[in-house]
Amino acid sequence: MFDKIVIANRGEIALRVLRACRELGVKVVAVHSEADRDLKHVRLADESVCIGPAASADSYLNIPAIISAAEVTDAQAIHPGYGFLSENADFAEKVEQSGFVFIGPKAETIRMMGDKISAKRAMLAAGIPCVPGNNDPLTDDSKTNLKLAQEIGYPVIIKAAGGGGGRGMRTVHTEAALLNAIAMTKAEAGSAFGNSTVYMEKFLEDPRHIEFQVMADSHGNAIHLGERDCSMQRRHQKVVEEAPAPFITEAQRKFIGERCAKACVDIGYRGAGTFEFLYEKNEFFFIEMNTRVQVEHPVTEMVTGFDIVKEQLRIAFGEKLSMTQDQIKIQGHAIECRLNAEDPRTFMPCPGTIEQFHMPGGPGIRCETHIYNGYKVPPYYDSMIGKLIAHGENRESAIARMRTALNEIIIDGIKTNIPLQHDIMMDSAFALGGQNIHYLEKKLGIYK
Ligand code: MV4
Repeated sequence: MFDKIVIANRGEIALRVLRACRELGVKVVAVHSEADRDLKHVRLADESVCIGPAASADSYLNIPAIISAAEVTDAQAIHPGYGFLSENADFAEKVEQSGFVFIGPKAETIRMMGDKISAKRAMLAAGIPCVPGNNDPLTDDSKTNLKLAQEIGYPVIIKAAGGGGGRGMRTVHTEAALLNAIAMTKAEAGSAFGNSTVYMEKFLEDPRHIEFQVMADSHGNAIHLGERDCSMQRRHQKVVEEAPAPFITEAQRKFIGERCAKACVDIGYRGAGTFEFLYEKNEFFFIEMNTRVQVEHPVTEMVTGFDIVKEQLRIAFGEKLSMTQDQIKIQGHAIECRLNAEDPRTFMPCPGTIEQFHMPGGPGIRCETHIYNGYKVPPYYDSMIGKLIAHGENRESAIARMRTALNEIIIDGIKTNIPLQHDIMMDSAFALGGQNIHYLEKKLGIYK
């Protein structure tokens, strides 16, 4: 195993990676901004290096500073976590060119998945069902574009090839609106992503967001760990995630999961990955692939008993997958509530000092957070301060345990979204399961 790695991230995920390193006997270098000297994982790390000022652009996105930190501490690999540089192909490339291991896929794979058109093409070739669309860059030819939309059938959606995660897309309901929508999306994509390439898809009106977790090694082996339902979201920010996805049958899981694993082998995928699908009327449609460990990975860990982060480290070191597909069994149900330092009504970020923190516990409860009594939540970064995960023998029991944990947890001194999470756990439609991506926004009354 590696002797020492750099964790190029902050907050709860940096702590999660540190814990995996501890289990594997790997020493940890924490790199942090000037605002993050008091982070829990920085205190626990074997070594720490300040890589720049508070602003992410000057620290957690500062590629030369992070690579220098690996050099001066004589580390062997870099774990990017999620967000920040985790899906930056140029970073992965520079890490490897500097003689370190990037704990993730090859740079070329990240690049291919970053271009949503090339990602879709690769998946179609691997036999993954995709949303109907042209899967080619749209040209400036109006006649061709009008004909294309007519063939696909309205409503259609115009998406930026360089977008993803809800950025750079526009829905079109009528022929009259098409050409302007294409021009607008192209212009926005050009300035936002430096790439004005756009493509067209059938717009699915009421889908669920269901994603499959995969792990692949560098020896041509790949497995899937089942799916998660991430439909409870607000403005493209997930709020609650769960595994398995309600009402998805074992046959569907096997069918889509095995295709995802095979696709990993086909494209030479390495490490942890997620295939994102829209699910509507009993059909799965691939939209994007995420080439990092995700915020919601714990729900999959809870129902499979598989440690995704430890496996990332083993795979990066060159080991073979520690489990075969037939050893993966989905046991019970897990739900994750994201905990944000924000106003539960206005959703405005609320940084400040944690005056009192009590961690909930009991059977099936897992709390992933870096906060502690007296910790100051800085205003410079994402407002997520932790995650509460509840596992139970079935969905009802997971919800019951989550309610108990939300009652038990105390985070005083700052506003949090705990009241919102409580409300969701008491919601009768959520209790039924299988709500679509618009449910939460409708419930909150902000649905356009
Ligand atoms: C779509 C769609 C409907 N039809 N594509 C938003 C995030 C990005 N990953 C893709 N997104 C969508 N793509 C087609 N063809 C609806 C969404 C979408 C969405 C998807 C997943 C979770 C939440 C969402 C919220 C609004 C729109």
